[in-house]
Amino acid sequence: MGLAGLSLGACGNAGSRPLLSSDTHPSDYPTVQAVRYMGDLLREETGGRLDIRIYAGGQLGSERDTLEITSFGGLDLNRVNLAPMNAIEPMTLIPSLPFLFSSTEHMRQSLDGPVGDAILQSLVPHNLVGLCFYDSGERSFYNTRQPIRTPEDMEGMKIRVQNSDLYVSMIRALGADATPMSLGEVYQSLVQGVIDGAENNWPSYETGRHFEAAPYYSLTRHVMAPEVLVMSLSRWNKLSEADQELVVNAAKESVPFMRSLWDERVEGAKTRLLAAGIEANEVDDLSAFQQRMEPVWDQFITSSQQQALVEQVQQIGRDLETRS
Ligand code: GTR
Repeated sequence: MGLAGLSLGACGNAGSRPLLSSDTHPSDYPTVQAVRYMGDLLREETGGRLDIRIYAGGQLGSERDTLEITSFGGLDLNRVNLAPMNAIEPMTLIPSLPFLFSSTEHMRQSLDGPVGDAILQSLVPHNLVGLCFYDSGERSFYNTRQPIRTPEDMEGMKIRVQNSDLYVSMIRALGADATPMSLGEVYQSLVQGVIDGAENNWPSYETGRHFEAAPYYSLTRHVMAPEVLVMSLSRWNKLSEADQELVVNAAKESVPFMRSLWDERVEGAKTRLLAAGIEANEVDDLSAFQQRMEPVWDQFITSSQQQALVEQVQQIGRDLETRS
C-alpha cells in the first residue's frame, strides 16, 4: 500500500486512533512481533483506547523515507535500524561502529543503561522520541562469488550497504565498493549482478531470500548495531503524561520478549540456511578486518559527547571481561 491510501496525520481525534507503525520486515519477523506485543499490552491496559496498527513488509516505503515521514508526524511509530539515522544524529553512530561490542551481552548491557538512554534522548531534537532498542545480532558479509577470509578477498566487490556514510566508509576501508540502497532492492540487485554482495544478520539474510543469489556467508561479525523503535514527537506530545508512561513501559516490556524471539530466530535461520546448502565460513583472522576498519572510528567520532559514550561502552566491555 502507498502512503496515499492512508489518512496519515489526518485531523480528528488523534488521541483515539491507533498508533500507525512501520517496519521493513514481514509480519512474523521478531521486530514486528515485538511491536504487536506492545500493542496487545496497550490495548489490554487501556481497554482498547490505545492500540497499534502495523504496516509490515516495507509497504509504506524504505526506512529512510518512512523515518522522514515519522519525524514530521505522518506516521506515529517506526521500527528501523540505527543506520538510516546516522545521517540525522551523530550519537546514533556509536553502536554502529565496527567491532565496538565484543558480545551480545556487551551490546545489551550498554544499550540497557545510560549509554542507550543518551542515544534515545538525542533523537528528540529531530522530532523523534526513542522508545527502546531491539536486537539485530551480528552483521556479516555474504556474496555471490566466493568465501571471504581476508579483506583482500573483497577487493573490487560491489557490496550493498544501508544508507549511511559510516557503512560506505567501512566497505571502502576494506577495499571494496560500497553501493547504498534500501533493503527492498537487494534481492533483485544480487540476482541481476548489480551488486556482488551485502552484509546482514542471519535472519535478514534468510527473510530477504538473499541467500538464494549469494550463497557464501562469511562470519566477519563486524557490526552489532541495534534496531530502534521511535515515535513521532508530534503524536507523543498529543498523549497525556499517563499515556506517555504507558507507551514507554509497553515498549520496554517488549524488549525481553523480542530478545527471546530473536535468539530463537537466529538459531532457526542458521539451521535452515545451512540445510538449504549455503556455504558459511568462519574468518580466522578477524583482526585484519578490524585493523582496516579502525580509521572510521576517528572519522565519525568527532565530538567529546560521542567520545564519552564510546568510553563508557568500552568500560562496560572491560568490566564484563574481568567478571568472566
Ligand atoms: C536488517 C534490519 C533492518 C534493515 C536491514 C537493512 O538487519 O533489521 O531494519 O536495516 O537490516 O540492511 O537494510
